[in-house]
Amino acid sequence: NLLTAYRNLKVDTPVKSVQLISLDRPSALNALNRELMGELDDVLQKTQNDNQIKCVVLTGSEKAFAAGADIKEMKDISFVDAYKQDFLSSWNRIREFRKPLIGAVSGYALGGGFEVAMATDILLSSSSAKFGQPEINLGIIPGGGGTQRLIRAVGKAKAMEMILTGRMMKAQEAYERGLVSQVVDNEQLLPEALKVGEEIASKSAVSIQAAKEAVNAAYELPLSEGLRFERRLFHQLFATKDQKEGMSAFIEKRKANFSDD
Ligand code: CO8
Repeated sequence: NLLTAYRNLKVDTPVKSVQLISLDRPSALNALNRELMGELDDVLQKTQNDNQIKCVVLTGSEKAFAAGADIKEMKDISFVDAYKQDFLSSWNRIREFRKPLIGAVSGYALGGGFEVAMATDILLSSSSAKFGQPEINLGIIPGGGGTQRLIRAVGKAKAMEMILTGRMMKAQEAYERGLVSQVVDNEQLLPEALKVGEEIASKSAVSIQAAKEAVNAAYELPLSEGLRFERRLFHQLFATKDQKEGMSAFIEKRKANFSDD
């Protein structure tokens, strides 16, 4: 049941087929502690298997998307503990979620919060958003992909500047550098993110999943392998009912009625 009571998340379906997950730990600016990340993992797994949901919007509060991993929880951890438990490795599971994940950031997206935002597929931001990797101020470095994903998004010089100085980047700059797809006013953030979600949800679930898989492969594979992977997925889609429906609808000048099959 998706309405499981979570202590650090609110889960809702405000628009048909689009699930809204709101990080809700206001006392710590949505700092990502173990409990919260466990709940996020749980809800994403359930959503993965819920055929009614085709797309997810992940947001925080107006003041903070998330101010990073929970520093109070991390402070006393030892190297051996971190190493033996492979500390925070479970965060990678966000990348295993196969439906489109839209991030909607207002306020602070820092450290692990920024890394979670960068792990979403489409990132929208309100004009108040501030992105940063302040780990250097704590005597550590980013550990959730910050040094790897940020450089791909904004290039080496800017990524180095942010990671070495801890300086934050504002919404407009994040937009100009292609990190976020849109900057909107605070009150427009959720409506706009849900609108994007609704538009995606009107397509075939099979082609949505294939499109996400193919785009993400571009980050992992050399070009020749990426092109081959894309073509294989492209060919496979001709085995779906939705391909026949989509093309028939075009020719018959009507709206496609996808069955996600
Ligand atoms: N962890 C724990 N508590 C936090 C965190 C945090 N990251 N951020 C804020 N809080 C708490 C504060 O301690 C405070 O609690 P209390 O009222 O009990 O003192 C409450 O939230 C409100 O915060 P502030 O009073 O500081 O609010 P301000 O508006 O003054 O400042 C800031 C907002 C600038 C966002 C400030 O809170 C801040 O600098 N926070 C820390 C940001 C940071 O350093 N983040 C990086 C953390 S390290 C990390 O994320 C490593 C990720 C590794 C991921 C690995 C994945 C595999």
